[in-house]
Amino acid sequence: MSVDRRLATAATAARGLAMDAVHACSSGHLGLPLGAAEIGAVLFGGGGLRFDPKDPRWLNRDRFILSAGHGSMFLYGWLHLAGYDVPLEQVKKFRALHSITPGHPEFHETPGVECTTGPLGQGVANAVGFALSGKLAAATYNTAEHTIFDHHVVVLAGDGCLQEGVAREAVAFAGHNQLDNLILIYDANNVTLDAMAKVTQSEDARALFSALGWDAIVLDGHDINAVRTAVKLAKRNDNGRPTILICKTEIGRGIAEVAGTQKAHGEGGAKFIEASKVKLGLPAGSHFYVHDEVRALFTERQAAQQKDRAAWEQTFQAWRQANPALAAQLDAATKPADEAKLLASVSEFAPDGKSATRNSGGEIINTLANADPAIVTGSADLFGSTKNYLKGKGDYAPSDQKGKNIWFGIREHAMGAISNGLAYDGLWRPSCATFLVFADYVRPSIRVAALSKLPVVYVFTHDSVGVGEDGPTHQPVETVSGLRLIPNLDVMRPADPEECAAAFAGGFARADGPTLLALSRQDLPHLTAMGCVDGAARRAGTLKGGYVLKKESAALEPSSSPPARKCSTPSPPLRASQACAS
Ligand SMILES: Cc1ncc(C[n+]2csc(CCOP(=O)(O)OP(=O)(O)O)c2C)c(N)n1
Repeated sequence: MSVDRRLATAATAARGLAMDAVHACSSGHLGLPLGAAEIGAVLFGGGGLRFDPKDPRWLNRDRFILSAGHGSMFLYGWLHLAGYDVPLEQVKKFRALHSITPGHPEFHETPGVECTTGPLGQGVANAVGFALSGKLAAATYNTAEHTIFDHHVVVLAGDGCLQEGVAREAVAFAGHNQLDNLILIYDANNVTLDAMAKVTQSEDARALFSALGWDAIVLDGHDINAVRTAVKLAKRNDNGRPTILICKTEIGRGIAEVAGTQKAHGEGGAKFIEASKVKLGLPAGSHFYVHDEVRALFTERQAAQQKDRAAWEQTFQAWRQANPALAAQLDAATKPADEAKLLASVSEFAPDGKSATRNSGGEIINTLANADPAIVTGSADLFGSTKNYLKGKGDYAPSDQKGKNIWFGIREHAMGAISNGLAYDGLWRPSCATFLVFADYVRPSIRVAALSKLPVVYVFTHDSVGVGEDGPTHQPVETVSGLRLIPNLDVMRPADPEECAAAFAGGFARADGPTLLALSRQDLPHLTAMGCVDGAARRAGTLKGGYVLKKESAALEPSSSPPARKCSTPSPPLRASQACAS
């Protein structure tokens, strides 16, 4: 049997798994797993992607991101067939509580799932972050003798993802920064959820992406040979242009009654699946059926993958031996940072005087970045104000792919999602910056970072109405309170440089979630000289999240319950213990 015939049989198996899984739980999206089955066959069964299913975090694997997270059965079906630890039992529990096959892909839950997707567009921007991470890693770690990073990032996205602003910002960034290790497979099926896509879009994707600095190829997404050839071509591309493969597909292919329409999305097609499976060539009455031939194909693939992996491992070991310092740097980068060591690298600040925490923050992040080469940072065109620029560490650009300052442009939402991509990849400790008031422009990505336990540090300055003359559009009022509501986001608002040092070190050392630093534009008094506990105690207290800044100096009077406050009368002076509890 020809390779293409075998891949077509694998596509049929994947379609069958998706139909049965969606039918079994009476929910979920069928359209994408059916419409993109040939694309999945090429990527997972035809060598389109390089990966080792037995080691899903292999450093030099191709990263695959399903940005259209609603089509999660696409991913689970192919991960199962490809030999990841996603057993059929789990596929049968699609969307069930505590299964490893949740409704939308979730990072940490399923081997082979690179990131949490579901909010459309995020995955595209995450993929741009992965691509940036790959470029930085190749420039930092590869040597003339040894190439240890030369992987690609492949993202599958539909009309919905590409309509989202976050993706638009990110693809412009990718084109500008010449991330030619990035391949976007556009499942161009002309359908969204409510209607045909023409109701909401009319742009020429090829012209649009070409104008943004991408190579764009239009092809039939059901033609296995065409998809394979296009992926190969895109992978060979080192011309500085990322590639979009605009794959014309039919949503829901395999269920004739709904294919090509928005009815293919969900349960609509479920009542036709038994007859449809038989038409596709699956045995009548079978469920979750995978033909032996398909199993054999993936057994062969795994053997080839093991060979690839072993060859890389040899190079990797030779590289380690030849470059012990670089190897130690990579080992350290892929583990959580040592908080105490990071903090110790920041000398004590003057006990008196005053400074804005954005300024001390700028000094601190520079010191930390000298101590830890995994730290990278960026700003949405506000380095001059946010002060997080890393001096002497270069600006990331096609001509300096080691540069650790990322110029995101005025693209806050993508800045958040690209930083998430860097954090998912696990090779860097990303941070990014803007004015605190614009946290609302980053918030959807912050929420996903918190949910996915991603260590990202947000350096958000101009933290109060103290911004002054810029007026109410620039004055955060409810912003910090709103951010504190996001579960698993640590929000730190240091009061002076010692607290600032601990907040930064704690943020960069945190392994299980993001940290937001709200920093002042205006000067604040250094607290050590103000009768408060010393700097070391304040650093330690900040890392705990709260501490006694200054002990009361007199015994508490027994009858000292404070008088009830009335808004119309001035507040009584605060007692020392009330004023200084932080
Ligand atoms: C930010 C966001 N808005 C809305 C949704 C709800 N939603 C899920 S799928 C979908 C339509 C997606 O259309 P498309 O990307 O073309 O996918 P396809 O129809 O090809 O499956 C929508 C609106 C979402 N998941 N995320």
